Amino acid sequence: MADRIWRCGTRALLLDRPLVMGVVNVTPDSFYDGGETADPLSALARGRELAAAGADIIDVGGESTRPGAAPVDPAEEIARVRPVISALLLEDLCVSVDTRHARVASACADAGVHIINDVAGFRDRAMVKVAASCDAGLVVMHMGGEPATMQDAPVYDDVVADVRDYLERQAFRLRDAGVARDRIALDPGIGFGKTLEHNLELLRRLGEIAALGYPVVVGTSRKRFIGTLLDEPDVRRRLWGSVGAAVAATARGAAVVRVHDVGETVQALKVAHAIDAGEAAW
Ligand code: HH2
Repeated sequence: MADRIWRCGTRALLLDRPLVMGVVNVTPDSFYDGGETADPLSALARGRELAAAGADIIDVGGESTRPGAAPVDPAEEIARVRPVISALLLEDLCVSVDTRHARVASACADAGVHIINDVAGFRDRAMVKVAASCDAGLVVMHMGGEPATMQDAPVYDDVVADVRDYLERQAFRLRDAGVARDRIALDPGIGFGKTLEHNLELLRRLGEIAALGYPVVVGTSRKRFIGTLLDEPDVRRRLWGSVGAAVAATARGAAVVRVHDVGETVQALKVAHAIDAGEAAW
């Protein structure tokens, strides 16, 4: 991974160690932290806290995409996220917007956001247009179906090949529209239209997705598959399972992990990375 760079607007993120993306949900209903940071001031405070704990990127979202979640009107989503993003940018942090709506992405790109993280994988043509008209980094995530129904009965021939081929196609689509290759990152979308076995297979064979040559982003934090593995229905009690998943993902080629618990994850990754590098190289 040495010398690789992910171009994200005014930032060039060096991928010589795993990067940590901290989650700030400005929502009343996110599956883990819904309601905790639904007002802009507490969201801003959370963003600062995650940066102080070692987050390389702060990912701000205004719509829950948990299975069965109701869609949010883009105007409402902009009202939730843009003030928080603008304030975090003023503090010179690297900021990402988690949205699948072109109007939201465009408003945040105008505000100078560094990354557009689209859980719908830029399948909306309007999203591709926004991507082509700005210089933000892009996270292309695979989602099987729509949040309302995606967990009903997900079926794949070979989940890893299907997800990899989809992500590669979407990346080509972006490049066809004029997006530079080094702005694009790919994400297999753990928990988005996948069974436990699908999630495990995607993580186990993550190297096949990393082999496409784009940085790979992975979000496993506190998700249901961790609860299933641990027989732990309470999302508040999945911290250590989540840290384990982040370490396993980076060992298999994830360049970026998207997490709620930044300090704990950074601590684990620092040690795992030092072992790989043979020195304290964070
Ligand atoms: N997972 C969630 C949201 N956004 N983005 C990427 N790139 N990868 C992910 O795995 C991913 C994501 C779901 O987590 P969270 O934001 O905490 O929950 P909710 O969608 O309920 O707000």
